[in-house]
Amino acid sequence: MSSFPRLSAWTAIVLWPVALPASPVSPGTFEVFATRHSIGIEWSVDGDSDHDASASVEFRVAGAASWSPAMNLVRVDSDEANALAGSIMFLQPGTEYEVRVRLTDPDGGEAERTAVVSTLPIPSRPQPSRTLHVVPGNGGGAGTAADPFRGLETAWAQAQPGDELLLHAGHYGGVVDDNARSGTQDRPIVFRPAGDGEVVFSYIQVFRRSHLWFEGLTFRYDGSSDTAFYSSLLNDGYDTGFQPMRADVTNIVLSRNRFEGFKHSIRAGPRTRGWYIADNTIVGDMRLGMDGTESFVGEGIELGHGNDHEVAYNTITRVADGISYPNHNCDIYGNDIFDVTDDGIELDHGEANTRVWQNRIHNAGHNGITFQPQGGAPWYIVRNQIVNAEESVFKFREADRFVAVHNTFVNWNEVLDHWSHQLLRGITRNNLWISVNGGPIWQRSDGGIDWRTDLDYDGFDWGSNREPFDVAGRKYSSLDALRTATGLEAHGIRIDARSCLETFDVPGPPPLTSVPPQAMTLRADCTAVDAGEPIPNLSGAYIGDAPDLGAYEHGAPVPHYGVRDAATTAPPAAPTGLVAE
Ligand SMILES: [Ca+2]
Ligand SMILES: [Ca+2]
Ligand SMILES: [Ca+2]
Ligand SMILES: [Ca+2]
Repeated sequence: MSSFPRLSAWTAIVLWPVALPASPVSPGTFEVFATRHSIGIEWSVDGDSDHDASASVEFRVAGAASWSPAMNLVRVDSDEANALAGSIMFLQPGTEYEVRVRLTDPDGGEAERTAVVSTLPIPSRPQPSRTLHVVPGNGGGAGTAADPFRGLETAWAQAQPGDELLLHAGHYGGVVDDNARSGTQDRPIVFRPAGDGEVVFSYIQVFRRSHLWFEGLTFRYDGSSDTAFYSSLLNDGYDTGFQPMRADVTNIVLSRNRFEGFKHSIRAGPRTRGWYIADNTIVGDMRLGMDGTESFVGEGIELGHGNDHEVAYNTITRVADGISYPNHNCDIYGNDIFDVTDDGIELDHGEANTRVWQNRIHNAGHNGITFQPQGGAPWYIVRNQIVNAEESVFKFREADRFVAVHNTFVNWNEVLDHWSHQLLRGITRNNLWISVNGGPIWQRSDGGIDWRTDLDYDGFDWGSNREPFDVAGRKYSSLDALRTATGLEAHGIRIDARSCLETFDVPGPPPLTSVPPQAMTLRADCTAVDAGEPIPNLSGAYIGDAPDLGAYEHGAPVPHYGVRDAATTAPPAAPTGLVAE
């Protein structure tokens, strides 16, 4: 007889790991936030320990007969929140919408919430109550055409809400808003050229005043300030998530300005809110190929953890980071970011419903989009074209849940290099992942699949690489091998980018090759056409049987990146051909 005691059936039952019943979901605070083109929903919950609660989303223009579906909210459970959260995108500005969200959990609990919410209008320059004329100088003048104010400080100190300051040609030096005035919500103070020649500033520093509209001005670095527009302080705390600005500066419009040679061109801060930064041209002081710590310093548009900002259709180059640090309820779209020495768009610490869509990022010296860390979830990364980031398309230092849909990711060698297991926390659909020179698609993966993992319907080109996929430290040689072992990408396909894309001009590796501007649209016979899964709202009105993979739908208009051609007085063009019905 064995000396080892045998487990009785009873003992086995006691020792066996028993799955606890999952707690039912219980609804908490329901909040809705709007920008001009998006509505963000954040619904906190208790319970649902197994994370299988879901929340469907429908929306319609207020009073419309029928509802349209949007993508379900995303289940989020982290230190930041236990919630379901998500966005409705591609909406019309200045429009009242109804939103209906239904929460349910197989383990019990259900709820419905509705909201009526208006998207913000695109800012339009109001009819001025007074027009004041300004020329360069140091005091005096009456603000008339015959006797203009001399110097912007002089004019600004006497301006009233609703005034338009017409700036005549010349150099105005550096201006600080110490003695300046604010506008009001409906009556901003407008600063724009009179039309008789270039209006040049060394810098304008806004620390105290709000409701201001700067349009058509040139900011040219001349050494008189070692900082830049919106910043007179040195950059201590840079990249540590802390910015020096301490004032509540709200509702600044920066439209069609030009910034040349600054280290930091446009800068907001943690207490700023509601800036509209559109159609600006930013050319910084960095050089393609710059490396080391030097390459990290210098921002095109530093939002500095401000809220409710919109950054659209700017052309940004020769800075370190193109756009940095949105905090909450910010939209970043239509921007053309190229030849930057650090990252294209740095979303670090961004909160739930941070949205980045329809941007083009070429030749980032380090990474395309950074997650270091996410400050909330989900983030939305939709229809961006990111090409030749020297390190990685995404920099995953600490990712949470995100939605990456309809992007074209192209890298010279490895496409995803930074801790690519964090991709497994996201939802990916309908993206193209392309290595130009036969590198791996995902590498450096040391974490595994969990309840958050949802990857499918993506297209890949890894050339002759033998180990294109790395999941949890295991390498896979093909999509078949990947899906057999992991279940991922059940509908993923392999493509050949050179025969599939109408334009695919990537002549060399980063950092010294500047990939020319282009839209990597699909040929009609490319297998990526109609190979996607329709994602309600995010896929938009696709052509053919299904949405295509990548940033462009074959046969649809190609979106515009960077500064738009429209005359300053023309109403802004619709941001996308994918306007929600
Ligand atoms: Ca559950
Ligand atoms: Ca930055
Ligand atoms: Ca950076
Ligand atoms: Ca299609």
